[in-house]
Amino acid sequence: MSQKTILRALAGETQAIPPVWMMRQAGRYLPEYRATRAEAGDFLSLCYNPDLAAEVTLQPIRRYGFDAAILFADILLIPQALGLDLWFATGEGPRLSTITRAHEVARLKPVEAIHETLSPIYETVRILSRELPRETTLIGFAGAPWTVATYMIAGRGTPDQGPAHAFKAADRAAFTQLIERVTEATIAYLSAQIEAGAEVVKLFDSWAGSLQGADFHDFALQPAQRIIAALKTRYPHIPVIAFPREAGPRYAGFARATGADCVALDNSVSADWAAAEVQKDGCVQGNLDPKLLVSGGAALETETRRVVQAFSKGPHIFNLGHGITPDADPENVARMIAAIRG
Ligand code: 1CP
Repeated sequence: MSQKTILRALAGETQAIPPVWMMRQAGRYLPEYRATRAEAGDFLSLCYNPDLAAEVTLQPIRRYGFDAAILFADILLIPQALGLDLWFATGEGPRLSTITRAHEVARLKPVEAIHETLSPIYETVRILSRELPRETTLIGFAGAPWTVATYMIAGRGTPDQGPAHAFKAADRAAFTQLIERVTEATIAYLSAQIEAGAEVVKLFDSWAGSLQGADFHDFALQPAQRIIAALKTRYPHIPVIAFPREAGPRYAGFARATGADCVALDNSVSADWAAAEVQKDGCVQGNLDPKLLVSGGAALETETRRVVQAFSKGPHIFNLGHGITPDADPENVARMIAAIRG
């Protein structure tokens, strides 16, 4: 059995004190992150600079001693590696060239070509696997195909994923081809991260909740299942965390259906419900409302303890229900960790 607490939880062990890390733990709420991003010039230059990307990955580990580090990169690098233009408009978030017709899907670069763009990311992973403390687990990641496709179709983040739903309705065959291309690219990308030293990988399906009925099965569950099956064939010992955000009742059974070792929960589901219906199949992660790290106070400690308590009878990794926001107080993160570790 590994000494690493995260790997033990992912192997199904119940621990008296759950290991902890945070989504977006390297981010704008930290002054040292803002300084390194300024040094890099902009967000994408930071992602593609292995030394600086490793540096920002390590910052929250040094400051807080989290049990896991998550590779610093972004889910939108895959669309760029497949040939779309990607840029970050200051203060507005990501922008991409869009895909709206079948022939544009056919024009994407072949999967083998992605490594040309993504090789600096693998170098970041190699640096981290040398430099992380020996008790810290290194998590690699990618966006899940549906979530990545929503950005490829709309060219930006959208509140309801309307353009992607419209494309799916207008040309389901072309849409399915896009999902398949992203699925194949994701398998290649995560495999390369594992080869470089990632010990766990996580699939972020941030917009899974907007898929209804059979679409949830076809475009959230099935691609995750395919990606996990391919990774497990090549790397049977590498655990996979799936995050079908806002899946609601469909969180139940998701791990069994996809082969994921752990399901990450957003903060819209009840912890007691998830302990009964999701944790029965294995490790769970998440659920604390990230707003509590902005507001702090007694509620932060009470809610942190409530999440720890709710999941205390099974394998659990403490985390937030979504990424920490730039307006969070770094002191509140320390208070949250103190409440977990007692
Ligand atoms: O200004 C900045 O410094 C950029 C902010 C930022 C950061 C810190 C972006 C832009 N991406 C990231 C890093 C990032 N993104 C990580 C690194 C590791 C960590 O968690 O610490 C990860 C795992 C992601 C994943 C990601 N990117 C997701 C999935 C998780 C989620 O938050 O739902 C999504 C949807 C993105 C797209 C993206 N990248 C950045 C922004 C602002 C967005 C959202 C855009 C939108 O929907 O409008």
